[in-house]
Amino acid sequence: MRRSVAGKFLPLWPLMLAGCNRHQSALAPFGLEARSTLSLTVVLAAGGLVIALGVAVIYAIAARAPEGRLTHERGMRLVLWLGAVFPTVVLTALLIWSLPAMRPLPATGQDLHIRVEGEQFWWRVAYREAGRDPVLSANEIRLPVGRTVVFELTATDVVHSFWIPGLAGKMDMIPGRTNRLVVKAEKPGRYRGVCAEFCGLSHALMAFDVIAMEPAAFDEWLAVARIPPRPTDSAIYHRGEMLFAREGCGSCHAARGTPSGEIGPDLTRYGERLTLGAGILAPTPGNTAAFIRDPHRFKPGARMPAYRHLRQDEALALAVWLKQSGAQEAKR
Ligand code: HEC
Ligand SMILES: [Cu+2]
Repeated sequence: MRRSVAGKFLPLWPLMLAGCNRHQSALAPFGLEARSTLSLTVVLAAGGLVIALGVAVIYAIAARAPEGRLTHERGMRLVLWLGAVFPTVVLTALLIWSLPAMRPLPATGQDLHIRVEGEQFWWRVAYREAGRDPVLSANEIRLPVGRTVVFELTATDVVHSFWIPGLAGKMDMIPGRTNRLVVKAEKPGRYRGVCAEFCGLSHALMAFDVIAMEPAAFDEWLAVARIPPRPTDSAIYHRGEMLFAREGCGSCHAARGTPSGEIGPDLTRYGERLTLGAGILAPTPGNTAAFIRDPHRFKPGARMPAYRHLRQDEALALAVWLKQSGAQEAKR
């Protein structure tokens, strides 16, 4: 029995559909730019389909027509109308309709600027408001819904590409250059962005969370994030803090007010992040401890040394100490 190609893969369909994830989809936009790109796509696809069907109908009629019915003159007229006039009108109309979608959104110096730097294989994030110190973070981006936000995009090592499919188109991150991408989120929720330019061994493991928040909640979050972390005082904290210092983690990471390295992601509010390792793992203490002991098991080529000599309870103490840091804690 012969089965069509589609039929052969029938058992796999649910799996393929499961790949259609609303958190990371240009077909489920939550921002202005992605929405206009989607309507353009729908119009182009539907228009293309209509034209293809029209051509098929004309072909069927022509193939059945008695010989001699299509005179030279009628043929030339057909070519003129369908081959020259029709495409000119359609393409001009499409151009006029799509021009506004190509114009970047207007932005001013007063709008929130978020600087994002691509690193192998993670994201360095800084929230910048006019006349204030930046708020540093990594691997997660929070956005106020309904406000214009300017992304300043660059890279430190190789070319990456910044892509939040539900929000806007891709933008290259190029070392030594800053590209701007102006966006406006329209719906609160948790979404996902990825690196869309091959950048090395763990390119496919370089993603991030995007959290679009109501403006008031965002303002509060940013205000709390500005409060410098206080020194810690409970016993478990001391153990984590002691291990962090003993192992030299601070030469690469800033965490909870420790002397701060800048080579790795800022861990000051690691506890409130929704993923570990740039969008690849749930940030549970267990996963965090496993990542600390052997980052390359999860991320080949990651620029963090393995700490296999740490005992499991030591790695866990570090993980718990990091996990309990965040805006909520700063507020207390
Ligand atoms: C040589 C610099 C360096 C040292 C030392 C270092 N790290 Fe890292 N760390 C990194 C880099 C780079 C990454 C990002 C890896 C990636 O995702 O590609 C990272 C990632 C992490 C992450 C995940 C962060 C996130 O946002 O998901 C944690 C947690 C972490 N390190 C903890 C530690 C701890 C604890 C120590 C000390 C035991 C340590 N690191 C020592 C460079 C370093
Ligand atoms: Cu990348």
